[in-house]
Amino acid sequence: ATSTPSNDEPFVLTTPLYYVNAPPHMGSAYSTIAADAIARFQRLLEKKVIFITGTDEHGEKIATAAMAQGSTPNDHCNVISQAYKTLWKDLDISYDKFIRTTDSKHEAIVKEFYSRVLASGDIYRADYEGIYCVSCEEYKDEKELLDNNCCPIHQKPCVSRKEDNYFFALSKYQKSLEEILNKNPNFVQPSYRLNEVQAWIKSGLRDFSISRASVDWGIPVPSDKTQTIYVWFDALLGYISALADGQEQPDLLNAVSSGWPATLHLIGKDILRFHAVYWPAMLMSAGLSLPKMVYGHGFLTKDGMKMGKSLGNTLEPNDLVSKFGTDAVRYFFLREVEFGNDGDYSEERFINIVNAHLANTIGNLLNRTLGLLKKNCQSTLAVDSATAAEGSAFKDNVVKLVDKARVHYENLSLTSACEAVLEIGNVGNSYMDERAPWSLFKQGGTASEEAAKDLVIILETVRIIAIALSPVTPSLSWRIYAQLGYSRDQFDAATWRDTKWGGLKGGQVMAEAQPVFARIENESDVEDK
Ligand code: ME8
Repeated sequence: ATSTPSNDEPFVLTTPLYYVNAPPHMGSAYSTIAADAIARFQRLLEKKVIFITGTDEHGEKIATAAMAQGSTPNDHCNVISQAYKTLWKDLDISYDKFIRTTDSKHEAIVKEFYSRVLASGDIYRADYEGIYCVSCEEYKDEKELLDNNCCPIHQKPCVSRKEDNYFFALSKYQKSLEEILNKNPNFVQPSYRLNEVQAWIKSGLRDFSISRASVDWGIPVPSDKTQTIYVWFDALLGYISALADGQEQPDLLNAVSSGWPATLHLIGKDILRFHAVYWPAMLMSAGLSLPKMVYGHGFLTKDGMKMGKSLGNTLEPNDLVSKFGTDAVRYFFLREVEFGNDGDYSEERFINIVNAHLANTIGNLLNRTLGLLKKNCQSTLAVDSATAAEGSAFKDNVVKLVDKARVHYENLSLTSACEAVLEIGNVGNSYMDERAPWSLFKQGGTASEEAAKDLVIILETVRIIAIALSPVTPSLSWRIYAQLGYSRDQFDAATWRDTKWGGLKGGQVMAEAQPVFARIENESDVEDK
């Protein structure tokens, strides 16, 4: 469970800073969508949120990618970094800070950090010989490798390297790291990843090289211009330099004072070692506080293999968005990939799930209720929703499910949060079918009054669904709110307190019914017609 900060302490949340070797793909989008849902939920709880994302632009892998495109690293980074920003906009990502590791404020902060670690006596010079995966930007243990020295993640041969480098004395922090994890096992989430991290530490931490003599595209080592700082020693600092916005003289402690430490680093499980072992040790060395939590989610896979830029087996988020819309993409991946675990994508499942949940369970419930309200009540609510639901067991059930959703969101169980909200839609549909207000209206008299109350009860239920699902489907939720007669400002001002029963008032006039989520036609169905 997240340690809930007090309301004046900001909730500082980060995505990984993505490599710009290639344009973003669905895997990069996945982490960012999940982070956005968490950020939006925390804002609904009225926390001050600082949501950080950005791009990791230095190192050998990027320089090689630029060269392969016939471009300079600088131009290449500008183009790809912009592609991330554009995609984040298309996916309704509500980030507060976008850091590029080529920003000048970042360079200043990395150099300062390096100097602090040097002053702690944790940097020394030595020869290193090992096997390197350029796609991981990491030296590998021989026992991790597949046949022909192939990296198990990227399925590409690693290369032998021998260099005279600067090293960070990670081994010095072995005991402190063990103690931190024993004292605060919640530091690594989900809990089943903690064992993995503890096993790495137990197997003995080796110092790692933090500079490269063979790479030009990077931040120079302050005391030795012939070497550049290793891309990971540089990139992790982006989480701090992102906070330095608007400061006249960006410096490390200034940036730290603007929100550090992070509440949560949300990352994929592939980079857990960097975040849960290297980074805390680096921060201790520099005398800075540690992030409160690192959450390593699973992989989107294709045929069982991690989808990624290096393997080239990616799914295009732009295509998905233009074909199916932003809400569908956000909802499908958060609802269908059990958060924390791996999950495979199939178009058929995508279409079935979003049609069943967003078009039928939610959209259709709203649409048919508004249709009945127009026909029988001039689109006007007969009574307050609180009055309509007095003593109603159905309402109690909705309240319980909303609480369940909140607890799941707080615990970062995004899939379960979606399930709890959808369950509200299911019970709403059952209520509608059991009560059959359309036939009550035909009976007239008190039956008709009961039917009018039922419509208020259903619409209040859909209103609550809209708020409770808004971290995941912000645009859909707004479209629902508009149908219920609210303004954009009212929707934007909504908080989690608005999931409380009783928002809709008697006399409120609903908008003309329109489908809030258009059913996706299955191409094979279309061909069959
Ligand atoms: O590692 N499924 O950048 P990166 C789920 N620059 N998530 C995926 C994914 C997949 N198939 N593929 C990528 C880096 N991701 C470094 C990070 S942080 C200071 C530096 C997500 O572009 C996942 O979060 O290779 C993974 O950890 C991240 O993208 C890595 O992105």
